[in-house]
Amino acid sequence: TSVSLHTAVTQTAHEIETMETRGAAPIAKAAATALKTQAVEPDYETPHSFRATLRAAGRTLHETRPTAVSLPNALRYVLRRIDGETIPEQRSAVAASVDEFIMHLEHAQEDLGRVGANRLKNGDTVMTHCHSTDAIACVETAVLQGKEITAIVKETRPRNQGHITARELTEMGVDVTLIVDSAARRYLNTVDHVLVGADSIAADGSVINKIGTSGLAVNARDRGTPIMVAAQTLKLHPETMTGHTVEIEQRAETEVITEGERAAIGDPQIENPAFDVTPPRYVDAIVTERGQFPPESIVILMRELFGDGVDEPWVE
Ligand code: RUB
Repeated sequence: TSVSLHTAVTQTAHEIETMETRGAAPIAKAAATALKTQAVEPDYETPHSFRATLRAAGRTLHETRPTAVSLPNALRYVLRRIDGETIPEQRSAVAASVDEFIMHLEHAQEDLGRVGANRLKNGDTVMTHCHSTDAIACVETAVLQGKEITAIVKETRPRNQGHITARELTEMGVDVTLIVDSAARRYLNTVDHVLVGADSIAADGSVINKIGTSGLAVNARDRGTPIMVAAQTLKLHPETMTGHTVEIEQRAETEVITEGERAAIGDPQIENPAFDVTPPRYVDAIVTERGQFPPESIVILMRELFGDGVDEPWVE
């Protein structure tokens, strides 16, 4: 009984899948916005078909990328709030909850930035991996406070999201040096903080982030460099409280090497996992909008925010 999906939903799902929209927080915002468009635009015949269509939109968005928990957390936030007996009531409930969700998200990033900036002193150097809007918010706040910050930016193969970080940090007046990923350890003794984001945080305090984060954290620990993870509470993965593990996305082989280059070197097998897991013992602090936490105590915040159970409101 569901109405066909609005192009805003299929287009957003496509953009998330192809990574035109990427980073955990931007994905959550785009998905919520798509649900709002789906709620507002087409004609629905019954309140039942309204709910069914919104759930179907949720499923389409949910299927795009498996690792960033901000996506199901965003869908859950909106789909749980389809209140009302009539279509206009339901419609405005969805629109209001999407606006509220996005407002929370933006405030959360600002608040998190202030907490993270407290860790950064004038003259500090940070090493970054990938591109995280939460991590950037910490540096931006520090810079706005008048602190001089230097950054060593890892390019982050295979997709080089480090280039986005380099551009954004340069624009805010940070002195940026770009390095290849394998040069990271050599620069760690000149660095005051490793600063990364997260796609998901598990109940035991493990951090799931762009592939290479765990190796960087182990090297940083060996060098005595503190590792800070900037992650809004939207990144907390509630299913891990009940024993589920976080799925690691495998991406296309062609991101690693072109077909021609591959053939020329004897056609080896290619693996391209997009994320990895950094155990809590390699993380010094998780910086959230609710303050800074040692990874081992993040589960307390998780229970407070999610209770014991999580539903999947996009499932039929
Ligand atoms: C992005 C990545 C980022 C987190 C956090 O991976 O690993 O560190 O998503 O980003 P991809 P944010 O490029 O594969 O999406 O802080 O912006 O949510």
